[in-house]
Amino acid sequence: MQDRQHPVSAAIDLFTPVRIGAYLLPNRMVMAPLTRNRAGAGNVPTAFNASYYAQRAAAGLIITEASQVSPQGVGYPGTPGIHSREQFQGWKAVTQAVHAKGGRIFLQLWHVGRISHPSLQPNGELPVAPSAIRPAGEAFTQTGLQPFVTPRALETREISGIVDDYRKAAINAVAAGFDGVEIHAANGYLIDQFLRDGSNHRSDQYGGSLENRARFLLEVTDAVVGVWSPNRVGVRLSPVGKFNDMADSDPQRTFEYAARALSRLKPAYLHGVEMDGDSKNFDFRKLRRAFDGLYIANTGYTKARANAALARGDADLVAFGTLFLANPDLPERFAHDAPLNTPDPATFYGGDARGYTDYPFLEKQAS
Ligand code: 8OZ
Repeated sequence: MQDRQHPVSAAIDLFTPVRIGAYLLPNRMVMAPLTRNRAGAGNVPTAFNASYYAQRAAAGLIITEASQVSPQGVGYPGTPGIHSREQFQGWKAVTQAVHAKGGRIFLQLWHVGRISHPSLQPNGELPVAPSAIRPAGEAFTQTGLQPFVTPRALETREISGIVDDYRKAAINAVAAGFDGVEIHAANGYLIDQFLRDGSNHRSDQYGGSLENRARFLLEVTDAVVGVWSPNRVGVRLSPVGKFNDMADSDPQRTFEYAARALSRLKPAYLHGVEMDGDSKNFDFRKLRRAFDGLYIANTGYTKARANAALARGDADLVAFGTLFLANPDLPERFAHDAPLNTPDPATFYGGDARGYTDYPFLEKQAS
């Protein structure tokens, strides 16, 4: 919002400070949420996770990996939660480590919906979803890949309980010392499953019309901003994403509606996943204009592309995923046009310090 008050010639770039909700960020480089599958037993964040995030504290803002709001929200091994006492205590060490290095960190709130498996669910139950539609593909279980199952369609009366899980998770995030939270409404997980008509065939007040499909997103956002105040809350959407077997008959209409409706709840930012799908047929500038707040662009950005998007006013901040994963000091590298470490996909998901906390910093490389 504030950027729009600047003339285009003000030449905003990645190193122009920006106020986002309650915070003044020293730069516009956001560490994107990245699933790393290295939480400890009980899906509890560890000291090892704290070191990883603290290494990346030079980001203007860190958004954590997606974190389950409830045991039912789990869809992968080794992903952290924010529903148990042990989990929020584990996160407390993470937020303290990031703050000690001068950083800011938002927790990403997550429920996977149908992207799970009975072996990951409490009492071996079926995963839940807006509709009993089995996604194509396979779940990552403790014993390897297994075909997705047909989820159980949620009863109307159950939905408020899930909204309440988000509320409680948001309260836990306050206790854990986060600076804010991001609602994960992207990438084919529960909120996105309600939003898009490929996965939502409901006939109650949570399905059918756009207003109904967006209801769950808005109820969750309303609950979370009630805990945090709107200026410490962001929402992530993926209008063109096909990951997790997602589809919508009219993404432009669906997501512009969602952005306009979200604006009424005044979250600080919208975070757009811009690739992994049919980007040519979607106008992200229109999405951005439909939202009355800051816009964080994500997916496939280089320094040059990011600066061009900021200068054009197409984004207010840019989130970097694999680049931050492989370069803990990415802001410094960008500032000096230094060479970048190459991300190693073999160590993205699960494992030990290799490919997690051992990517070298610039100084260390030079010595
Ligand atoms: C990769 C592997 C597992 C989960 C997402 C949380 O796409 C994820 C995720 C990504 O948002």
